[in-house]
Amino acid sequence: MAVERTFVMVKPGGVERGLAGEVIRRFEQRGYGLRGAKLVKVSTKLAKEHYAEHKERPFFGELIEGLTRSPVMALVFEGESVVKVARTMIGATNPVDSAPGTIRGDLATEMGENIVHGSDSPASAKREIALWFDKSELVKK
Ligand code: DAT
Ligand code: MG
Repeated sequence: MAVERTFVMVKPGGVERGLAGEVIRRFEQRGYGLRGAKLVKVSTKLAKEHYAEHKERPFFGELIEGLTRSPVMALVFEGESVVKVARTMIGATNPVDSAPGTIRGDLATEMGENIVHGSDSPASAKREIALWFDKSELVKK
């Protein structure tokens, strides 16, 4: 067990629907600390770097268009095992399979509009936090 940081992002569809506060609320109420937060109009370059692992997938074009169409809310949360717990709180990638009680299971129905991103491992969290935030934009406890 360890205190960690993870990168969470309310994607364009979530911000458009006014769900940024709901996503933050869930993590704060669970007990995680907010260490970084900003609205970002994402460039194509940043979107491609963020989703680099998917660049060969057939849906990559749609993924990049979806991430750049309107602002996202980029977030960093800190706490015990937060990388893994955030993934559990977010739910399965396809909202059709996301359990009720998860963010996607409560707020989404479509894969392309699944509201939120969360880092999938401590290594991804480290990479994504550095990609989205300058150190000076993050606060200590
Ligand atoms: P996650 O967001 O749960 O980490 P992922 O990293 O595998 O999922 O995929 C990133 C995003 O790409 C995902 O949130 C929705 C989209 N996506 C994934 N698989 C897809 C597919 N088979 N068809 C269309 N979009 C997909
Ligand atoms: Mg992923």
